[in-house]
Amino acid sequence: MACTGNSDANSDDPEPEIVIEGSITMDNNGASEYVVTAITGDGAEASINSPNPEITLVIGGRYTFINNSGASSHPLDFRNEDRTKLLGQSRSSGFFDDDPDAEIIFEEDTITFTLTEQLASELFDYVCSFHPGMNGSVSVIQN
Ligand SMILES: [Cu+2]
Repeated sequence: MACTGNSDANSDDPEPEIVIEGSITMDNNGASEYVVTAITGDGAEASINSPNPEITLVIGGRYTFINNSGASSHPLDFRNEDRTKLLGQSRSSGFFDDDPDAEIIFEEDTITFTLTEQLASELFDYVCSFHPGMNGSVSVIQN
């Protein structure tokens, strides 16, 4: 049989991009605190079980936030410095809702998105849309 020149292990393929994937599990203490209860995968850092911790994410990473406090009880939103919604679980619309590169996916209590350069340049904090005191900063770093 003639060789077509194609194979699954083509040595001319470019190096695969480094993919960072992490998941951050959140819960709540009443209506005043989010806490991060677990982090898995790569690229996310936060103080575990501390009230409203700063969360650090790597630009270009794809992140899943598992909101065990309940997306309907404590909707997790991400905002810019003007406290305007960029994306999140509340019903109001966000700037990045339809951004194909951020590729936001909602599933029950989870929200997954890619931290694009553009999103990273805007991202400032997270907040519960019902309880403004449930709020912490998000910092972004280069890979
Ligand atoms: Cu809340």
